[in-house]
Amino acid sequence: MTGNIIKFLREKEYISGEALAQKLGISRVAVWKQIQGLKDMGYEIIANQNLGYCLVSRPDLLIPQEIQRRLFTKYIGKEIYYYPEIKSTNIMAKEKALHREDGIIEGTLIIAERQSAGKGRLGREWVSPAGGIWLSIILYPQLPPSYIPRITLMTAVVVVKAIKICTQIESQIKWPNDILINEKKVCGILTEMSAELDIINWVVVGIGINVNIDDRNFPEDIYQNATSLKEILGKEISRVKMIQIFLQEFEKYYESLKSRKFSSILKEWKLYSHTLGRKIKVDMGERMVMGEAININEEGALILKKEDSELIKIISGTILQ
Ligand code: BT5
Repeated sequence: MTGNIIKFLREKEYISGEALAQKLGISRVAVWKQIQGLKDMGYEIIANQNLGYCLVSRPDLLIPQEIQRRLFTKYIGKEIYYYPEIKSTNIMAKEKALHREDGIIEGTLIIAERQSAGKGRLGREWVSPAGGIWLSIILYPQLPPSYIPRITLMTAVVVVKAIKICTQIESQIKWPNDILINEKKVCGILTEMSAELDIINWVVVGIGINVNIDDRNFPEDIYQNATSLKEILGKEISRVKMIQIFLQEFEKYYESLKSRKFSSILKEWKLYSHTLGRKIKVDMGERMVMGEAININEEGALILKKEDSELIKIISGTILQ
């Protein structure tokens, strides 16, 4: 309903309460209530006694109708669950992903303005104040579980592209899931899944991008290593536009991945790599390894060359330096 009223307000400069009531099939009082609701959400609407209502400005909120209005995708983002605040979009997405038979479709998004318990990998925290893009995408790919690292790599490429298209800023990928600008983290990706031996039941790809955030809003412990697009550009950008571009690119790349065309994605990943060619230390959970990052293979694994020239294949880990 709110989506429809916004649509009609957009069509003309002014529209009377009566015309809105007729179009929506509701009373004028109900229209007035809806307008108040929109104002509470941050829409600036003026009411002229003779001419009716006029939409002056929209809030920079990630309201589904705003995202879907010019979203040119086939299925990514066709269903959106939106929350002003939520613990974690990944947690919510995982709960929903279980209910495919109840109508949850591939490409469903969970979006929040803020997360009170945003998740990083391995139980780490993801700081998620207002102004960022915190979203999760539910996927049901018919791919083997070994494709999961490739989905993360693909998502990183898509984030780099979306940042470039929206801001002209070049960013880099730190294997496996960090996007950096000037050596500082601007985005993190958290891919979670449920799988059986050879099939994936569901995948949730969580993306956190620091967009319109002042870096003084970051807690001290991450302040040194985090940045935001606003900090770099010196101005805010439209998060709605950024999400639209991200989702459109995501669908394109995901389609390629589903047709098992990973080579070209990997090639692009390597172009944006911050990791390859560096001497690094990787925390693999059960042990640490040091060496030179010499390649990312077709499975999305990092190939490290140790000082004694032994090659190590790392499917998952955290680069410490
Ligand atoms: C990640 O983990 O980078 C994955 C982050 C995924 C966040 C998204 S937001 C939408 C969706 N819903 C969720 O609940 N999560 C996903 P990891 O590689 O473990 O990095 C976590 C580390 O990054 C933390 O330990 C901090 O040091 C740092 N960090 C936390 N918040 C940050 C932020 N906003 N910007 C930059 N760095 C941050």
